[in-house]
Amino acid sequence: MASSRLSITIIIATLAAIAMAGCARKQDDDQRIVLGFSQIGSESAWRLANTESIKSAAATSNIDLRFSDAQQKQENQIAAIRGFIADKVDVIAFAPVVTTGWDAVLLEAKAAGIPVILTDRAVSADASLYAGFLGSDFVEEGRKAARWVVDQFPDPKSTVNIVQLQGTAGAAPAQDRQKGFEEIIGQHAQFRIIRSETADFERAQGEAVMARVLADTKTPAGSKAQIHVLFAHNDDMALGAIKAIEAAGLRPGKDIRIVSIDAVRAAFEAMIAGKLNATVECNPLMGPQLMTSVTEVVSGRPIARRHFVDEAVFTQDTARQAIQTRKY
Ligand code: GYE
Repeated sequence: MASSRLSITIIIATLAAIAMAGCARKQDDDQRIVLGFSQIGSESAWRLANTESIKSAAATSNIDLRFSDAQQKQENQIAAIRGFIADKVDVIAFAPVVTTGWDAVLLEAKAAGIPVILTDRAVSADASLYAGFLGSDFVEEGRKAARWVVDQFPDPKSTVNIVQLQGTAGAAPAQDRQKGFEEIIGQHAQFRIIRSETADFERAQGEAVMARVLADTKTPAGSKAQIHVLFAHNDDMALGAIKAIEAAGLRPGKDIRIVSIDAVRAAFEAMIAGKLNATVECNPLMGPQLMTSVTEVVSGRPIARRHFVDEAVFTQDTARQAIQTRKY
């Protein structure tokens, strides 16, 4: 009798403990920070690495991530942000596809009391409309690419014709990389940027646009112009262009020297194959820093207005060594 009373007591105690544990878990879930993140799309290997970094950092930080892919369209991003506001998420972060056109939706987030963190690309909007920016210094990346080009062609008397493949029109990395590149190139008389065309940061467009450029680039006198250098605003466009250059019977990396930006794995492989000459690093692994910033804004602490990451330049000489530790 005593022993059955004891076992009933144990069962009741166990059930109570399970119920309490359930409650505690529920409370933990309720207290998790909810982060709405609007990603640009999946246009490049850089972007895939960026998405993966954000998703895995949210999981390890126990942050409830609501992730939305805008497929490179601003209207999809605005709709996603409005959805996050309606759902009353704790924080909104997004990588703005272009720099302009965000004021209205940023004001709506502010009116709802939801802090916004910009990642990767900057906007031209009043600084009071967002908590801070986390990403790269794209102007400096453009300068680094230009300095590499300048080092390759030191003779001030032989003209160097450059073709530029630009990223998405109106996007911060396209505008800023062009600005930094032209700033340095403009200081040396032998360089001429003979064509600048957008290929939307995509490999297939890089190939198509480069094929067209190779077919119809003329000198002012009307004869076919020789292209000495290709500067692509990202690796994927350079990798597409390499295919077009080969299809035109030229040797990428030799007949046309190529420098791009991002430093994704495929760029290292192309450098090892001798087809790409150099790539400037743009670091997509911003997930852990973003989760730290998210936690800080939720607890009311200010975050840096601009948080830049360190980046390097890789060439064919350093590619073999550097690819060993590459994560993307
Ligand atoms: O360079 C490109 C991607 O915004 C820095 O976007 C990013 C750029 C990156 O599509 O590959």
